[in-house]
Amino acid sequence: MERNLFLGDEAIAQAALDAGLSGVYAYPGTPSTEITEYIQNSPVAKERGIHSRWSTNEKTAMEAALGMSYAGKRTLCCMKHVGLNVAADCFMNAAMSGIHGGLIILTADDPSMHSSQNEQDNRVFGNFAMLPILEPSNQQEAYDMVYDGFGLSEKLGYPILLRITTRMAHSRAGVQRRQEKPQNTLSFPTDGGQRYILLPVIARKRYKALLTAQDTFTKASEASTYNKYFDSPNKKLGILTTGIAFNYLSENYPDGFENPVLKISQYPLPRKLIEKLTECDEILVLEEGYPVVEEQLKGFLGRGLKIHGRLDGTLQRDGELTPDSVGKVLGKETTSSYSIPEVVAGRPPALCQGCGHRDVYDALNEVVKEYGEAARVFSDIGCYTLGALPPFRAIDSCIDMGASITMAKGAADAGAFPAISVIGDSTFTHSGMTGLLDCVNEATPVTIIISDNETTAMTGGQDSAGTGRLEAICQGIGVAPKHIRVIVPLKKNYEEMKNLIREEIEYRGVSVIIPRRECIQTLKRKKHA
Ligand SMILES: Cc1ncc(C[n+]2csc(CCOP(=O)(O)OP(=O)(O)O)c2C)c(N)n1
Repeated sequence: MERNLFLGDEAIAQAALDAGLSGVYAYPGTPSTEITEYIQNSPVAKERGIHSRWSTNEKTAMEAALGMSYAGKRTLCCMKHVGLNVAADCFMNAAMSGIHGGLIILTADDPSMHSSQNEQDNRVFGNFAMLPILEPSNQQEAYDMVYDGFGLSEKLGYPILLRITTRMAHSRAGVQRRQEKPQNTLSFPTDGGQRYILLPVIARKRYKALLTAQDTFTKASEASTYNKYFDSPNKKLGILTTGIAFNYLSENYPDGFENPVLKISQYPLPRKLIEKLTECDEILVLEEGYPVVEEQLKGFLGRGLKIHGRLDGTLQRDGELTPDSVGKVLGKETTSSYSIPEVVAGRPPALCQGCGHRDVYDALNEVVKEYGEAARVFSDIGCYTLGALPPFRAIDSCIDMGASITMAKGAADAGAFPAISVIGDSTFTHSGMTGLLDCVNEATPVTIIISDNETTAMTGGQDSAGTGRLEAICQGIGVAPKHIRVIVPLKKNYEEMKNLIREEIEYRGVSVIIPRRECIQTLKRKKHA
């Protein structure tokens, strides 16, 4: 079979296609975006009619994925780590219903927060939902886990959570592909599908079934070839690695390990394998993210065994692991660091020259100044969050997708005036629309600026679900048509834009201003296409 140099994200996408995928459902988010884009750009996927269009948010993505799985087909659902917060309602309850066609839920976590608001480790979510988790240590394993993962999901009857982190997603390695499989045919759950109706009487039974299934999941982990014990006579220290940490450890020992090593890549934790480590005097836990296993070990072993890791300060509590940080802990001389050339030295990110968000902030800042300290601008997540930085310093908040509208509402309810929200078009359809309805229902005096660049720019210019329909959506939600104002954010319209913002702030009800100009990056790409 073909061997390819794949990004981890590409390996996952190709494996899904090779394993008989019928649909991917996703909302963009670094570092997961390239998985869906790979499938969107795959001629084979097109030919086979595999679903790959972006969903409006992670919750709609996961529900659609569960629906496709209900209809018997193999489905992949992808998101960045914070996306799972949005999809959590479906995620937790899919663990109750179980699946029909194989369902893999991919979470791409971002330790060190290269492009995220927090550093959450979604293995915690996997444990919370009591679902099996796979965590590859390299790109080949990522491929194999997805290729076999649909079958595992079908055999166990539950979704599988596949957890990767930034370096796995965005680094390349050779990957051996395997035989292509056909898609599943349309079929519905043979047990009548009652388990999908989570009325209390059924949910109680399903919860007991999920509890019983834990034993099966653990047995699967114990038999899994992804979990492996490497013995060594030096039992002074045993090393437990999870996911990509195994790769980092291996880089430090090119001639073989000098201590017993337990590699974990499938959860729940394989208890019997872990027992083997108790022969060692002390245990070092190397895991990317939270001290999830480290904490569990204390409970499992509980016999005064010394456990080192992120909790006792052996490793830094936050941030990514690196081959060097792992080597350092083990007393290895680290040789892999290079000085960073000037051309890639750290520079603060900035809005592109010519970006429409710039013109919006210039005008907004001038108007806001007229209201002094009282004015508050709640913003959101997207390129326009860079309005927080100099020279603009235009916004006061960025918490989670959609929060700009609802935070402005809460502040307005508290008496703040003017309470302004700045949100992007994709973020508005992702999670802003319901908040807008809350404002409309209470006629809250908020001024909402949907800065519409007709794309999801921050993550690379994916389609935006509301393009061409924002005014209609706002009107449908109940905003008075005369308070839905559209303007082109250009220097020549500067005075008009300021007047318009002033007028709508002075209107003590819900108003929506839509400055609309295409993202200059997507425009450039279109010109070069
Ligand atoms: C729950 C969640 N999903 C995905 C992301 C990744 N993400 C950050 S901003 C953004 C969308 C930005 O698009 P838009 O609101 O249109 O603003 P633009 O970047 O185009 O200015 C995405 C997908 C995230 N931070 N949180």
